[in-house]
Amino acid sequence: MDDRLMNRHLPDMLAMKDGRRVTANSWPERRREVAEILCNELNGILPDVPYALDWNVEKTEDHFFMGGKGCLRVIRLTVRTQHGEHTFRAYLCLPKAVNPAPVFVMASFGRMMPVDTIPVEEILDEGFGLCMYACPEVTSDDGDFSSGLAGLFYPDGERTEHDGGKIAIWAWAASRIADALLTMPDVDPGKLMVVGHSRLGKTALWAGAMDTRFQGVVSVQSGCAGASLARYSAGERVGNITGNFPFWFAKAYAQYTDRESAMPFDQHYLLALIAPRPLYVTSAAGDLWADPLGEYLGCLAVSEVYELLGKKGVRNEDSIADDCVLHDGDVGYSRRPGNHFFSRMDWQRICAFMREKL
Ligand code: GTR
Repeated sequence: MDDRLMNRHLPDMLAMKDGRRVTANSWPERRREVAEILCNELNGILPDVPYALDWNVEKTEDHFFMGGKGCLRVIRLTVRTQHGEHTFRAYLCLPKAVNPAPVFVMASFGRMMPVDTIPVEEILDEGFGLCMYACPEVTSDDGDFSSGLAGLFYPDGERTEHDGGKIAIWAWAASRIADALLTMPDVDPGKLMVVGHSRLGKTALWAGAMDTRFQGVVSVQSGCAGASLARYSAGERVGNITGNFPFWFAKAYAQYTDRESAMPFDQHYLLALIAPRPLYVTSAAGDLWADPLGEYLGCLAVSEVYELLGKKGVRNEDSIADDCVLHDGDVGYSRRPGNHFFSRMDWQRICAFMREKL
């Protein structure tokens, strides 16, 4: 094992709870154990509330969207449970030149379709579709568990130790969007992906971990509780994130404040739930809070699972330049100069990687 991983004293992902060594054949069994650990200790489990999903296309723009190169569909999704109903929208942008199209599902921060910060035209030109939804429309980014979809899971607005937090709810919404997209003939079901930046990068990883219909998963500067290893992190630590944003996670996660070494997992467990599907992790060199080295080492640590499953891990590099692209494996990694931001350069690299791997 690489010294940098040895020195972090990571828990062994390839040992079953009962001590047996994991093989390719027994990986599905180990995968269930890993998922259970992360459900209990990191993002939490959503209560099993029976629901019905309805969706319809509220608006279609077929002729003029992006100068006629693409089409836009505004989809209204309504979730109904015994506790009430909640509606949120998804904005599907599809390229006309590729049909069926590979599509990225992406949660965004704002309430509107963020065409001002997301290079939609370039993404369509690359031959990809993009389906954005606004996380505040799903449920507010705060401790209010009666807001939006959260209120359907927690009718009294309260949750217990291992109940799912806001990341689990935003990720669940991505899966409901997948339900709708996978009925559309112009969406390629073998090339549905999930992507997100920062807290929504953590969300994308969780969506991909919980829902294997996402064939490719992309984390952009997801950092702590995302792709970055928690043990010996040089950036944000469990205590910082659970102090500021306790509502993103299961309450249980906060018990690891200043006790990362006691965690029965590290973030490579989260990445392992995505194996053997293509996984892409990208960092910004100046985004020290997200710990770019920890993100790369997360990729290196998960590579043993990809290799066990007959895939290729990330390339092992002694040092990572500020501008660096490692696309040879099924776990891809890149780093670009600059700060915490979902840049056009990130999109170019993501598209190049997914085009090659899917
Ligand atoms: C920060 C948080 C990070 C990251 C970021 C974001 O304040 O500490 O983990 O998620 O917010 O989502 O913008």
